[in-house]
This record gives sequence, structure tokens and C-alpha cells, in this order.
Amino acid sequence: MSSKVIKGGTVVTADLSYPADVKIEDGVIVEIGKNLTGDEVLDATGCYVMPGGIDPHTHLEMPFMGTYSTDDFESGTRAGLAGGTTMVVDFCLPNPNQSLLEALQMWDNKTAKASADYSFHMAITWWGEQVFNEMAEVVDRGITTFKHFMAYKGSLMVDDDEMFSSFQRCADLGALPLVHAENGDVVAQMTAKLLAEGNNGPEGHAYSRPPEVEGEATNRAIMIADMAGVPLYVVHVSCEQSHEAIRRARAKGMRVFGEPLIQHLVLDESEYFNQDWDYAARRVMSPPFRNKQHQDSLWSGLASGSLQVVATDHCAFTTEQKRNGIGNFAKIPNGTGGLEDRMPLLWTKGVNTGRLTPNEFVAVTSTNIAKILNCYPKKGAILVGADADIVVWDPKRKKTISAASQQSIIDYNVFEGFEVEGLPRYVLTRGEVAIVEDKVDARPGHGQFVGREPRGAVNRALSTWKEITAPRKVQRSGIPATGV
Ligand code: DUC
Ligand code: ZN
Ligand code: ZN
Ligand code: ZN
Repeated sequence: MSSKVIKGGTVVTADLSYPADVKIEDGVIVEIGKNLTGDEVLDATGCYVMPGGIDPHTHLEMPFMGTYSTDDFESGTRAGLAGGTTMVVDFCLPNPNQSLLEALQMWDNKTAKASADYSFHMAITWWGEQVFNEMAEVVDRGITTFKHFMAYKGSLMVDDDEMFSSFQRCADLGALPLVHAENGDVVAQMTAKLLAEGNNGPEGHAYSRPPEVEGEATNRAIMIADMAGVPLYVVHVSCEQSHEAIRRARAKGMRVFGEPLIQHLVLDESEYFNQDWDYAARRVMSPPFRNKQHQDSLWSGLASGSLQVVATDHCAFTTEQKRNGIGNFAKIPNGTGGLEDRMPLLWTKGVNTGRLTPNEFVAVTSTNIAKILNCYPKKGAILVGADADIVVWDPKRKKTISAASQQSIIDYNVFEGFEVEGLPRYVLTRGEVAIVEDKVDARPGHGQFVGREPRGAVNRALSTWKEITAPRKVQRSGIPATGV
């Protein structure tokens, strides 16, 4: 059996930094120590040897707003690998009244050319006995996270009744609910008003979704989760109002997690104002970019631990697709890319500025989410027995981000022109070398599904703490009269 040794680097985990060689056989780490030997040597001199990044929020080849997001599992996982990300978690979105299992089959069919490992979150886009029953089967298939859209009225949005029912079901199944927290009713009304007044340009998108819309929904979801007796994960936290709700809940003792995106950390609302139409429309995503005060709030949350994960919400549309919204900003497909740039940008803007330590960088790009999703230490770890998903990070390598050299197949990059310092020298996916500096050797089909177990005792919320010695019985069918 052939082996590889990553030699001469500094192992950096969420806890520790120490000089060591890392030996790999059969796709897993078999030894960590001094003076290791192997059949093939990868030189890590001057580099950090870190767990590969995990991006828990992508939309690859997703049907959305009348089109499909353009990066698929092939280009998306390749882009991830090029930037040090070795696992993505994509959202499976059933249509209203569609079987969750049928939707899952459709999503699974998209993954044949994935070059890095992947998992799924299941979205709850409608409610009924079928959904209640199928959620148990979805959990049995290793998908233990359920997403709820509080916005996109008329398509993906669920109301509080549906959300409360689903959250209670998640509690019973040991699953974690996720929310896209924006008040969809308020957004719909503000959108209609802006359009009626003739404000139809891309900046109208930002005006229609102010931070209050997000803060209100985040507070509401937290309270509903606590009443259902389940923790909560808030995706794409973009503003102080939402961060404040999460901080307050955590201070009270609730298990609430918050995920800012690299886009909101790095880009601000000036991207929408007094800009050329294409420029602004390419940056239309939900939630929209915010001002500097909100950005500072997100950075401080990552440093203090009140926010735990940096993701991308990678959902890439071409300029041509964005132009569907000329004359009506509500028809601009929402979404931006970021898979390739998340780690280099977070390193450059976070570690190089002193806002984050290298260990905190590992925590927020990989280890924390592996623990939350319950795939640690298979993923997110440099430990004997862990998958050899490894990035050998060269803190001195530089580049200028440009669409001309990106792996994403869209025609622009929202970070065009940003200088980054800190890039992969090598990226390994289960022991296979996919990236050597600028050389991309991602192998379509190599990526495998990562199934996850229910979360066990950590899936308790504050309101159910008293029940810790009397675990609930998992009910596999039939909607119970009450949630407990
Ligand atoms: N926001 C986006 O910008 N795109 C995809 C879905 C979402 O919530
Ligand atoms: Zn969202
Ligand atoms: Zn999303
Ligand atoms: Zn392989």
C-alpha cells in the first residue's frame, strides 16, 4: 500500500500549532510525528498543515428564480479544492408537495462529477404528514440538518406554523434546524412599494431587505426553536441585529449558531449604489451587503466565538442570467460565488490583519462546522484516523483574484482585483493530491457523500434541559398531538 508524507510543516488545528510530519495511507491520516517516511514526500517547509476547509452552504446547479445556478458539482467542488475547501454541504430543495426522498434522488443525481466530498441539508419547503414521516427516512440516510426559508414568499418560504412543526420534528429526530432568517412578508411588501415608486434598479434589492428584516426573523426563529426544544443554526448572518439576537440567546445558555459569509465580511453596501447596472446586479444576493458597522460586528463575533462558521452561500449566476432583472430588481437571480476565494480572503483579511489567529481560522473554516454537523473527526481534524482532507497552506503565496483564472464557470468574480496573501501549496482530498499551487488536478467522480448521525445529547435546547435524563422516544410515523 503506498503512502504519502507531508514533511517539514507546522500542523495547525483549532486547538494547537506544532511542528510535525503527517503520514497518509488509504485516504486517512495514519501517523503524526517527527521524521516520518513514506513512498511520496510533499514538502511543507514554511507552510501550515491544516484540515481542509468545509463550506456548509452551497447551491450547486440549483433551480431558482426561473433558472439554474451555473456552477454545478463539477465546477463547484473544483473551485472549492483550488481554494483549500475539501467538502461542501449543498441544499436539497423539494418543490411544494414533492416527496423529500424524490428530491434527494434528484440532488444525488447531480453529484456524479464531484471531485471533493459533499453532504446535503434537506429544505422543508412545505408541511404535511408525508414530510413529517419522510424526515425520519432522510435522517436515516445521513442527512440530519433541515433548512427553513423565512423569506421567498410564494416559493420556498414556510410560515411559523410549519416552522414550529418541523422544529419539533427535528427535536424528536436529533436533527438540527437551519434558518434563512428574513421576514418574507415584510420583504414582499417593501419590494412591491419600491417597484410601484419606480425604484427598479439593483439598489432596490438592498432597500427592500434592511437589517431589521433579518433581526426580526432571527429573534423569532430562536424563540420558536427554544419552544420546540431544539438548537438552531442561522445561515448567512449579515448584520448586528441578527448577531445580537444570537449573542443574547447564547448568553442565556441556548445552543444557537451563527454563520457569516465571506462576502458580507469583505464587501459592503457601496457595491450597490452609484454603480453600473451589471456591476450591482452581479452582487445581488440575500441578505444584501451591509455597511462597515455590520461588518465589524461580524468580525468581532468570529473572534469572540458568538459566530462560529464562515461559509459562502455559493450560488453563481452569469451576467446574462442576472440581466433577467433589468427593469425589475426582484427578478435578478439572488446569489454570488465564493467557493474558491473564501479561505484565501479570510486569511488575508482576518489572519494577516491580526483579527483572527491561525487556530481560529481553522475553527471557523472547518472544525466548528464539522462538530456542528456531526462529522468530526472524520472531517475537520488533523488526527490519526481522520480523512486525509488536508490543505498545506503557504502564508507567503500571493495572487490577485480574477475571473480570468478562476475555476467557477461564470464570467465574473465579485472579488475581482482583491490581492490575497496566503494560498494552498497542496490540497489533498482523502489522500489524493488535487491541487499543487496553480495546478488543478481535481478528479471528477472522486467525491463521496458524507453521511451524518443524529446529534445526540447536544441536540437539547435550554427549555428541554430538565428532560435530559429522560430522552424522548423517536416517533417514526403519525403526527403526534403535541410536539413532546
Ligand atoms: N440567497 C441567495 O443570495 N441565493 C440563494 C438563496 C439565498 O438565500
Ligand atoms: Zn439563504
Ligand atoms: Zn443559501
Ligand atoms: Zn479517489
